[in-house]
Amino acid sequence: MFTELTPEEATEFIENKHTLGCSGFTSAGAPKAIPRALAQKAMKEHAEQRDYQLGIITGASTGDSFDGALAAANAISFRTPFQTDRKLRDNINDRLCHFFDLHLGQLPAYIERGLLGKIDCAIIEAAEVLPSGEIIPTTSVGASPSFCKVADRILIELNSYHPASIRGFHDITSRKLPPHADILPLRKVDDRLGIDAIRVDPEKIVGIVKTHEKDETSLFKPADQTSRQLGQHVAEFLLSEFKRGRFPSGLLPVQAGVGNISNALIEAMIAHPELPSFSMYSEVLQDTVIEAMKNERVRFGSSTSWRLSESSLKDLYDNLAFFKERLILRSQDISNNPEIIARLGIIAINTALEADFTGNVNSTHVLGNNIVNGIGGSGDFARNAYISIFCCPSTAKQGTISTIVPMVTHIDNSEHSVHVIITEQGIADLRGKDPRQRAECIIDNCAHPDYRDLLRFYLRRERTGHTPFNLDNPFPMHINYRDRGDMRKAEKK
Ligand code: 0RQ
Repeated sequence: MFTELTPEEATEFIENKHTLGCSGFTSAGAPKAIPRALAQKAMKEHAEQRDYQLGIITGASTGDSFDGALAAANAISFRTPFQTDRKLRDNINDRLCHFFDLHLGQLPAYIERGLLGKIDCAIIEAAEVLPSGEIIPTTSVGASPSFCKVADRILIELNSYHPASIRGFHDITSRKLPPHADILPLRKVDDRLGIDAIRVDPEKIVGIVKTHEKDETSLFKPADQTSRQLGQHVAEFLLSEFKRGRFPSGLLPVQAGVGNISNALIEAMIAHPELPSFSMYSEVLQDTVIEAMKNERVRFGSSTSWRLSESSLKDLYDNLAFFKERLILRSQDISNNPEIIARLGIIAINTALEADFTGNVNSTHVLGNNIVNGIGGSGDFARNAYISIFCCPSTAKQGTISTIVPMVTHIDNSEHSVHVIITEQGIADLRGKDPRQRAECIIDNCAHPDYRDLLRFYLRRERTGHTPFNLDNPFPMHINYRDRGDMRKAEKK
């Protein structure tokens, strides 16, 4: 009953300056064929001296066929809320594209309140779409229910790589906006609040493009000595909290970010012989979690996306009944909801690029200027968590950068949302400490030995006031790196 289109025909619905709301979260469940065709269309239009640029909103990052292809064609004028593509990152930092860095959990409300303008077209990857207007998403939910709700029209990429029997994993919730927003009665990670499909007016679905393509998830770097050590510290810290009776029962539900470091530390938690099994209430689940469900190390996984390799996803689809009892995919305003995060008592573990003396964390900007990926969901979780941990190796770029610095060059999560900092060197528990005590604790436990004396020098330099801060020269180590390629190399006087 829906019109079948080629990807090229689908692009005819999308005009210059349109804003698209698309499925996809950490490349899971993102459309691929229509974005690729849009990139081709943009190149053709540009070759003929015509403008063709689009506003692109997705749940989080997408893959090569989407952000990669559109960025290479310089077809994105505005992007939010998260990205991980190198070319798109360059375009943003070269100011060829506006990028709005937003807490991921807030995106659906932004869309429904119209704060990001009109959504001309939603493009949703689906495993099934029924004549009644029920859409079954694939490996993520993200902000798709909100895009479908407000978009003028909807295009579906019907991807037969994912079986229609994926139906049942998704929990789609609709809720009112303030001032009388609903209470979200989710008390356990496995509670369901909604229905198993996105329901839309079928009249809004203007066409279907059939595809058969896997998600474009890149593999993480295998854990190295540093990330293994870091993971071991995280596991040991949680075990000591558990033994001190600081968790009400067992281990509380865990949230972990995405990336090389997060993957390694979840691996370490799963492998630790004394750490109790745990559930995840997170935004993204990765391969290690799927594997750990089979030996009961991870009991349940609630998220908005599965960022899985081909083999892990095959495993999941081959054992649908087993995993349907253990996994739920929710929209990102529910997976990252402050009320629910606070009620469940989440252990939030996120990654920093750098942390400073008082515990402020920068997860997004190198030397204050250039964005890497975006804040993602780290702020949604850190601010509302039972305990908020930030991790990073103590150095970056072959030791020329210390990730512990006097003052971070950009603040994503403030000292008030950072309870514990962990590097491969050790653990700094900042709870109950004043700013100078925090600085000493971070330098002694987390900084790389090569940098400890230098950091102590900068700390001793600040003698006045409650917080060690230098108004004249807050970034001496960053300036060393910018001017001499190494944070240890101070200017010779
Ligand atoms: O550079 O890519 O050139 O090798 O940053 O660093 O150590 O590989 O770590 O993959 O875990 O990413 C914070 C970016 C870490 C990520 C960040 C360089 C380093 C390397 C990557 P190369 P690693 P990861 C849930 C939560 C924000 C979003 C978030 C992130 C590259 O975790 O985007 O938390 N977090 N989401 O060499 C300059 C420093 C550096 C540095 C590292 N201090 N200065 N470069 N690097 N430290 C998920 C979602 O929200 C979807």
